[in-house]
Amino acid sequence: MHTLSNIASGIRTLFGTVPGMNGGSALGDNSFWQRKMLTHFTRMDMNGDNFVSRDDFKSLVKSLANKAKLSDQRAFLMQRLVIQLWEDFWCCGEDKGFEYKVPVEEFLGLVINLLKLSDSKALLEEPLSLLFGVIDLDGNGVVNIREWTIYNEAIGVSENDAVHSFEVCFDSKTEVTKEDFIAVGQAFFTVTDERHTSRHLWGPLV
Ligand SMILES: [Ca+2]
Ligand SMILES: [Ca+2]
Repeated sequence: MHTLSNIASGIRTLFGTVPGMNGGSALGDNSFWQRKMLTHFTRMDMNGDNFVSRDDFKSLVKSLANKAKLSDQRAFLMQRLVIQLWEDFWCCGEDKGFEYKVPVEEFLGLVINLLKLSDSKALLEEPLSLLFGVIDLDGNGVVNIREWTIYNEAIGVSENDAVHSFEVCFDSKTEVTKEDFIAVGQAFFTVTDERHTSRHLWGPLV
């Protein structure tokens, strides 16, 4: 099991500290921000082996296809989205091979490095847009509470927690657009204020 303190020391060793958005403090030293990243990582680690791999993404689509009774065609399209998400974002566009597994320290380093870049918010748009395409199960361009709940249950978040995150993150809207989702997703990855509602995006923090 990962603990925040050993992840933090691993990140400092690997990547040094990063000027953050919170009065110049470092993200690598910000335990709230680390908890958020660890939460996202944990939700993507479908088989719970403490790594995120291509198999986790394939399992995610399989689970969604079963829960939402998706057509083969829709499941195939979603498979393409998650593979793109895996290759472009989690592997930074490098061919690391089918068996590659991302440990949590590497994931946090990846996000820290991305946030150092001046166009980091724009760079976060692509993976968030791909993820939205997976959550939008019927592909109609908006996510409703049913789709949100099915997705959350697939990643291990309860129905109650999913209903809560949908309400607080998206201002009690009944349908969430890609733009809404990207804005909250960008806040999840960048904001260090613990009061910001985007903290709930992937369910309760681990
Ligand atoms: Ca895994
Ligand atoms: Ca939809």
